[in-house]
Amino acid sequence: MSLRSVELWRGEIDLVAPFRTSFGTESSRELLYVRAVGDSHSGWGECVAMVEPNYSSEYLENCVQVISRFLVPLLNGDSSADDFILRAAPIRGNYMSKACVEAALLDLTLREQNLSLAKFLGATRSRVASGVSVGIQNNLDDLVQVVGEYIALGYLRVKLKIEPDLDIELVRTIRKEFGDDLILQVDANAAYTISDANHLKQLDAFKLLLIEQPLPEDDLAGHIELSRIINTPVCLDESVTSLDTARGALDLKACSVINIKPGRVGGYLEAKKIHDLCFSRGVPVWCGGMLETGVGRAANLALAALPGFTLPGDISASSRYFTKDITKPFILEDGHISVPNTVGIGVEPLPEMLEKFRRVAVFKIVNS
Ligand code: OSB
Ligand code: MG
Repeated sequence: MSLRSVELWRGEIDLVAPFRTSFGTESSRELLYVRAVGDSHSGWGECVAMVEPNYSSEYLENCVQVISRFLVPLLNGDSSADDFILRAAPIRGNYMSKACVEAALLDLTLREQNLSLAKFLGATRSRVASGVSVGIQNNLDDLVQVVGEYIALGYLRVKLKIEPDLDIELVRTIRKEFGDDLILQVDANAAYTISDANHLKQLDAFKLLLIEQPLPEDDLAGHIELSRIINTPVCLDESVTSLDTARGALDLKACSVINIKPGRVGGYLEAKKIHDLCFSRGVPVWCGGMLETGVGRAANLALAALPGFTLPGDISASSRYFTKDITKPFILEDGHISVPNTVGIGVEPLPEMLEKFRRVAVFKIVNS
């Protein structure tokens, strides 16, 4: 390992269509990348934080601060991803900032070692089943049309974003239109409270694969109670921020499925630990997404190729998000996306895309 400098890059790209969830609407993706520069290679990490602290308490501007003031100063010329994670342990929370620095270090180190991230993590598949996350639409007709288009493209499962008053009817309509064979799940992004348990129980009629994060992230007791009341499997997203919270949620039966997002749990190393725990217990997991560009998507594909990822994830093709991705585009073939298998994350930002971005900071790394 030969880390010489760390750069922060920022940019923005438009989404092909606005993405509405229970916490807000995004029409473009503001981007932050960390580039770890070595002697003969460099590695890239994408920060998954959004502009506003609505999905979780983290947000992009704060990540810039945390990375610059607290994380980069922990690095020296020999820092590996595991060293970094150990040194960063005293810094509480800030999972997305840590994950982004870790990802850049991993990409750099693995390129130096001529090893792919997929191989390093223990991938057993060369392609990954692809699902699509469908935002809340203006009306049911639009929803039917959008879902129909994704199914026609070959997506293997559909996830509908729901919120109070836009839930039961919406699921009923999609089931009626596309039949019982469609693999269908819903994501509430914490929009309900435990007092909605009987309302949510109506979803049991529609044979959903799961309901993702129905209640606020810190309401573990609520998720335990809800899991007892409804038959639809409860899957946690926002609530799972580490191996420990994953183990706690499973032990207490707050959920029976976990959505693993490396950014949300502080990195790929922690994500792999959560996978390993779930795999050993036979708990199904799937890889979530945060509207990443190709840099983050490439690394997520490597993770999603591990054997415990038995459910299709939210890793869709580049064209589902952007007209032009910042890397070579990931394409959907037969409902699957290929896992990069060259070196590191296997892709890098295209020069013509980087030209539109700004390098906002360069930190020289001193050996110590
Ligand atoms: O809750 O899974 C979520 C996007 C941004 C923030 C949170 C979520 C999502 C998605 C989209 O559902 C997943 C994707 O396709 O990247
Ligand atoms: Mg979610």
